[in-house]
Amino acid sequence: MRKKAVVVVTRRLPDVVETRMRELFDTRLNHEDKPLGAAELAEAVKTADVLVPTVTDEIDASILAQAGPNLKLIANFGNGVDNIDVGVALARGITVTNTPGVLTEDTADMTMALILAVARRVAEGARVIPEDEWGGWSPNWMLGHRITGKRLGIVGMGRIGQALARRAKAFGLSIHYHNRRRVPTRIEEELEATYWESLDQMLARMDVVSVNCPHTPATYHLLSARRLKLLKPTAIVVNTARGEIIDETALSRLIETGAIGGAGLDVFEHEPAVNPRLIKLARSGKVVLLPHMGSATHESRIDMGEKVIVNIKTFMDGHRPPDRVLPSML
Ligand code: 8YV
Repeated sequence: MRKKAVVVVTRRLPDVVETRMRELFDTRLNHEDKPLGAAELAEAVKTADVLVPTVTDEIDASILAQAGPNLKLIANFGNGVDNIDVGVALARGITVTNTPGVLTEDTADMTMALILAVARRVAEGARVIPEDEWGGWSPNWMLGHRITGKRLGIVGMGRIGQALARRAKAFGLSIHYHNRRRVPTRIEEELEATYWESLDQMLARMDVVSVNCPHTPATYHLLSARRLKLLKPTAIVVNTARGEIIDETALSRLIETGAIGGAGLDVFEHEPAVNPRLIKLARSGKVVLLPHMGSATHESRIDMGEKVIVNIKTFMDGHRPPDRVLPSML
């Protein structure tokens, strides 16, 4: 009988996923479910045939330099692969896979939730009654802004951007987008989406801007201080992609001074640390902060695990895994 592949999983996954992985592979779990340190990651890549990391693992060139000869696949539990130096992995003959498609709808839901939360002051309002601060209804109290009829600019019109556009359209927002490539006409027509070749020009005209592109060297601080300054003073910025795509310090400063209306953020530049200025703004109500919950549903996490299993099994059976990360995606 063929020896089972040694699969090192860096975090605890849903029970059904772990059970299936144990049946199929020689699965080594991190029972403590704490992010692995550099030494533990180095040990993992030395012993594994397959590594299953998550967003909390930094698989950089120095970790990959310590990989043993058996490591042939990194099956990321997650869509974004910015935690992995994919270029170095591929150069070492290591295949990298991710989990696209299965977390699209849940992440788009959370993006919509953030848009509504910021515009309609949901997080602020939800604190009032538990903190016993409600003096009763009043005509001018807790007023937010209507989203119907406003303009949403989506930065990155991939799966999640399109799923957000469908939702936002149903809420009566008009859809605008900027993307490396224009999406096919039938999608533009379905979403009634306007394409902006110039990100700068789009930003200047939007009421809500949502970041839905991957974090790559090209998108690091794509929303730079200069670009953020182009936004309208009433604009809301939402990010469920990666913190690094927005210059958080500039965003905080511009919200503090009233140059931007507010923000809803699910991701941060230095997770799990969060810029204290953003925390202060969250207390004042202009900003809503969530702890990286975009795909945090039972369903998404199980489906992500199943994708990881299919990728590993297909690879181990000698075939091309369905969710290979290609250099052109970076
Ligand atoms: C996960 C995500 O929470 O898939 C992604 O890129 O950001 C989230 O769905 C996390 O990355 C899992 O590793």
